Amino acid sequence: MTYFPDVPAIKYEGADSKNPLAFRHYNPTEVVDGKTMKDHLRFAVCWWHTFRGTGGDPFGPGCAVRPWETGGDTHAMDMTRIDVGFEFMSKLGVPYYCWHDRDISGYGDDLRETNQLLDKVVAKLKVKQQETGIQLLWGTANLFSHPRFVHGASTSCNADVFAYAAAQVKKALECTKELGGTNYVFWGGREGYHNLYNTDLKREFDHLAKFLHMAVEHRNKIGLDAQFLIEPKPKEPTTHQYDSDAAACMAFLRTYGLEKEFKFNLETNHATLAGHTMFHEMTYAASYGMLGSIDANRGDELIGWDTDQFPTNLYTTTQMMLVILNAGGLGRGGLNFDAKVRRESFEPVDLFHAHIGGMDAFAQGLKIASAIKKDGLLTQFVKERYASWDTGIGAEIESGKATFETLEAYMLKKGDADKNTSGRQEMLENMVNRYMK
Ligand code: XLS
Ligand code: NI
Ligand code: NI
Repeated sequence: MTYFPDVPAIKYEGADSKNPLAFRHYNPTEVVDGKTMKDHLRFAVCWWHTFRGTGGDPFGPGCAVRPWETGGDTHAMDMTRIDVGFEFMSKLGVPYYCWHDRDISGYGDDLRETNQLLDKVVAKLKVKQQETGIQLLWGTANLFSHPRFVHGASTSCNADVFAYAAAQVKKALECTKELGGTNYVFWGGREGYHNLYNTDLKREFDHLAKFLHMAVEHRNKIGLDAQFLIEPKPKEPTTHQYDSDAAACMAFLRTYGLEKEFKFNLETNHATLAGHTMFHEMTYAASYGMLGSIDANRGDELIGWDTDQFPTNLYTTTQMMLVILNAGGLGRGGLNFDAKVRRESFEPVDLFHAHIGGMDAFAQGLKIASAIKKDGLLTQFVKERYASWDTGIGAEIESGKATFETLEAYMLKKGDADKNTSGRQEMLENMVNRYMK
């Protein structure tokens, strides 16, 4: 049985290939900067967009053609979709995947039955993982779709909803363990608010922290060897999402003593919604040793919401790979395509085109970033720009020897600061363009 009869296994054919169902840059075994592309990039397919996306939008229902979606018994469909998913990922040659509990398995009549259905799905996923060698990058719980989460999950005004969410995350952690997942993600969902007239902000933050502490406790209790990741996003669905960007999350984690237990899962479209570039968010996270994993996608420059498009912008992928290379790699994280095909791209083969383009954009970005890193011109420029800190008064300040008094004495004697040098932004942008090929 095949679900994609017209699509062969996707092969690397080199930059000159005109075959749209081939990689032009992603060559998994090719070594770049001392490591294979496969090990650098650690691509993952996400279950929710790729296998559950229908193309629905606020103006019309889904119109995606998915011949295997026959309707009827939802659990039977969940089981069939596993075969679809693993055929797709095998043909694409992607080593990892990610899920929410409710994308892989639907609802039973109550929590107990819902969990029993999930157990059956997880058992089949485990067999498929063993058969194909595809691994779980991360699991997470959907704490935002069901009406019970209308006011949030751990930040709900309803304590019972907090308890339900805790039970759901407990189960999702256990399933992640069963499938050998190496990370577990907490994206805020509806943790945030629309209006402060009805919201006790401080109490909600306290509850969110309590929830995460309990999650850490349970992870340790069951011996789940997974890195916990917070995924920042500033708005959507709520106007003010609590985990708005990496800096806000850092402040939150530190305030509540959680900073050693978490890293970040950064998403390109969330960075831009926050008014940042992904380059900024990743550099910030890497600076504090908090770069965990990536949700790879992009927004639309002209649209103000989370469009979750597939990443194709080489400047962005190059900048991202530059941060990753300089940070020494993604560690146990990966590049998860949290991205969906456009509603107009409704055929199954479009799922392949989308992922091939994203994988190639990162592979090319990796090669470009590696060339930039190897030449060292950017690093050298930055080093020289800060040279005044390496000796003299700069070194005194950095080592903590200086005070306002010694600095005043220094400047009174000197009379004025040394002249500034140019930032040379345009020269550097031109220089980066030389590598863009
Ligand atoms: C939504 C988020 C979501 C997380 C997982 O905007 O990106 O898909 O990655 O809950
Ligand atoms: Ni995401
Ligand atoms: Ni998103």
